[in-house]
Amino acid sequence: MSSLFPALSDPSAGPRPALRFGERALTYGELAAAAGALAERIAGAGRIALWATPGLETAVAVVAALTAGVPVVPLNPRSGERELGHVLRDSAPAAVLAAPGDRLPDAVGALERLDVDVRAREAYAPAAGDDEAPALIVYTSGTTGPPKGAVIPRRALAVTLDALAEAWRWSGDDVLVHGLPLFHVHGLVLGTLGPLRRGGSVRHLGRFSTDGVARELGAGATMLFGVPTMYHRIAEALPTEPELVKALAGARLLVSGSAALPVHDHERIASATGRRVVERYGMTETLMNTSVRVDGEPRPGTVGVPLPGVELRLVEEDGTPLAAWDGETVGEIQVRGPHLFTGYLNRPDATAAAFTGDGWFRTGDMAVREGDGQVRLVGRKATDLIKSGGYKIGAGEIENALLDHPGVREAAVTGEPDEDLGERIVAWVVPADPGAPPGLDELAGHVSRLLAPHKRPRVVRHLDALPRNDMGKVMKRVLGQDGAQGDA
Ligand code: MCA
Ligand code: AMP
Repeated sequence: MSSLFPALSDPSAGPRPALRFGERALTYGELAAAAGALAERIAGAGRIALWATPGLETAVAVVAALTAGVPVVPLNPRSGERELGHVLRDSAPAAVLAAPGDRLPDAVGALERLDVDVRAREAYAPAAGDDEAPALIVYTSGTTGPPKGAVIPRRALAVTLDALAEAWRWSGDDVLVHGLPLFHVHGLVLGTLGPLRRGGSVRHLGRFSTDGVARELGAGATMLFGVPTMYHRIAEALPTEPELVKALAGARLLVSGSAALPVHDHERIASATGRRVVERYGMTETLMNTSVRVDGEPRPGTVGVPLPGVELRLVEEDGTPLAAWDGETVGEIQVRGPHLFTGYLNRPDATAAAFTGDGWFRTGDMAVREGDGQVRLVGRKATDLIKSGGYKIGAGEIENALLDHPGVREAAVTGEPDEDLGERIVAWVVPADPGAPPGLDELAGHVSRLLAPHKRPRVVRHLDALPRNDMGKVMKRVLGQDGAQGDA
């Protein structure tokens, strides 16, 4: 496969803007030189961690690692001690890349630290890359246990970005704006590597705000990427922010993904700006599977059609493929193609369970096909996976963290609908001492310290006992129904 970033080797692209984070920016020429210098320093390293703050250094570091052919493990800089400990033990990186001045927690500080110098200058010389070799290892939550590292090869990055380019007519003339975190596929692969593969540019907001979106789309940016929570906040702001209305109305493409964008928010944005948000559907393990095409008809509630190269089918519980495209028959989505990851790091058992014998990946997402082939997602197979703010969060992981709190005797975690976050995390807790039940601040702080702030419960409900069936299994579906409301 040829270079992942042709524009970095093209002298004529040198003066063009590549990256901008706040006031700091690099042209293609500067990025090639900085990434070239760092690639030389890390060449031959087995695997390298990246302290993935939303800054210029993170983008330079990941380009450098891809240039050197060194697999990168992006770390959430807000990870708590247990989550970070797990990721570092599991991925065993040789060193950590960080921005100069970033303070690293002890667990990371034990690794050799390499500061990313965005002003360094060396020739850009991509290593002859094996396309099947691991490029990124991205940690993603399951229903139980700690997160698993999805090993994503170079081949999948190239395939998914080119498929999106075709579906969206995404070109080097596009300027993308977003405020997504850089330790997940959405912000890192689509939002950072995507524009660079096209030879276009990205402006990162540092942190999402409707002001930032209005400013950048009003000043030449052509595309916006966001999770539904961001579009919900945009929809809320439109009535009072005329600049935002104008900016969105002038954008070429507004794209939402990572979770379902509610029809109400679709409609509010469309009626205020005349623009329809385009949804695409993907997963850390599969990168992008489907999208509404720029020449297609965006229909709220659907995530479009399979991208070029993606085989997609719906199957019944027993694995029998469904033939019906009737908008009604629900099946699990399975996908196959060159956009898939290669497996979970150190988890051959989980990898084997995720695929069928003939190479179809089981997504766990339930959907129907409309008569015209569009995919409509209707839910997930596992109720123990929660999507909050676009982050996937496993209930089991939070339950284990809660059980480590001395004030908690039993715990169950569920997601309940939330206007802003899509779902909010609810902790159902049987206190060790009914006279002194641990409150929300206490448990949210505890989970944030161990795991990550986005995994913290937003609501705590106290119960005398968890509802269990005859086998002793917690009946989560009963929680939240009348009679199991707890004392909030
Ligand atoms: C709050 N904070 C705390 C605590 N409580 N910190 C420590 N302990 C606590 N108890 C801090 C937070 O860290 C944060 O800090 C601030 O308070 C607000 O936190 P929160 O309320 O959680 O955040 P938010 O403002 O509501 O964030 C909404 C968001 C965010 C911006 C939409 O959820 C987000 O960035 N989502 C994107 C998720 C994403 O990219 N998913 C992609 C994965 P501070 O104020 O300093 O920040 S899915 C994927 O990749 C697939 C392939 C796909 O399809 O896309
Ligand atoms: P993650 O494992 O964090 O990469 O999240 C992947 C999951 O996000 C998928 O399995 C879906 O459940 C969900 N998802 C991604 N995009 C969409 C979308 N456009 N609509 C609904 N759910 C989505």
